[in-house]
Amino acid sequence: MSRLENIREFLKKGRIHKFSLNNPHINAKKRNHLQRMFNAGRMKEKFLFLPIDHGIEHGPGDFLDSPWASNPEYQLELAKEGKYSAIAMHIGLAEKYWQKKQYRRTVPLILKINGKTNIPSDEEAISPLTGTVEDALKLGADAVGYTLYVGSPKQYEDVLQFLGVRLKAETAGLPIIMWAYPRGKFANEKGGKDTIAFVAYATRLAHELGADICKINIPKPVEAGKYNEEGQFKKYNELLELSVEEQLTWAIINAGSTGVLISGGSKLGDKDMLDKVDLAVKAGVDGVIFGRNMWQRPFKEALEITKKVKDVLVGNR
Ligand code: FBP
Repeated sequence: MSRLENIREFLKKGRIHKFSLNNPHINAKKRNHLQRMFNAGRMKEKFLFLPIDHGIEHGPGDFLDSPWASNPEYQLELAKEGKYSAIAMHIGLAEKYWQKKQYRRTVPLILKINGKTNIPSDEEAISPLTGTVEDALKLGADAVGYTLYVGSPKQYEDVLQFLGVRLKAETAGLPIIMWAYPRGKFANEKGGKDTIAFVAYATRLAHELGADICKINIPKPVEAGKYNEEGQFKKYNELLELSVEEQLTWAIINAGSTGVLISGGSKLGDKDMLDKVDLAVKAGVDGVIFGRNMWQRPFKEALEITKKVKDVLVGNR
């Protein structure tokens, strides 16, 4: 059997270990936080998160075509009315807006505790700390969010920085959601940040480094010969025929019992977006974390598409 046939057969069986609140690494405190997020989202075992960290990651340019989105209360209202599982933001927005009682009582918070701008080149990407686990505890957050860049020359620094966060989060009983993102010079040289080789490497790292949930981009098709023949990734040159769903399934399987979310990327039309969620559900994800695709829409449209995304997540499409 060829490598391609062998992997295809294996992928047909789907995900082996599922993310569940009953998994042994989820202690009582973490379980309470995760349950609160499940309850807020009102989908038994699926998450829908709303991130608003784009002002840092991309700058206000993301708000130019939807200026209403520059006001964080827009995203908070959407998260509240749309019954999202949680909103993800940095310390400044959390202190200034989320703390208002109409939000803090109804919308769980994921405090994003590292972030970077996209002004310097991504070649040596690393996301410095912008907050702490203590900030998250003080605010009453239900999780912390951490971005780890896989494939950057600064990766080792990043792994050490994450170790410090994980130890504190473990003591605090706060779940960690890792934005597990291939990025930087080596990822670019050895195949590309969106390739199955790197996306699966990123979910594996999240799993082995101790994240509770990770967030990835769906792998993109790869050109023949893209993987460096000298490198460990060359085996993937034999797997170019895998469908996007198969590629995503491989990445999810490598996350083991760590939860997996997919991110939205830039704004899509309704059908493309719902198809994306559908594909992700078939591949076995635990939820989605969509920002621009939600809050770049006017409120009524954003609420309507939120409902449709939730329907797809729970299998009601
Ligand atoms: P979107 O759904 O808007 O893509 O947001 C997901 C997200 O992870 C945000 O949390 C973050 O700001 C952004 O994507 C970073 O994406 P990138 O580093 O690829 O520009």
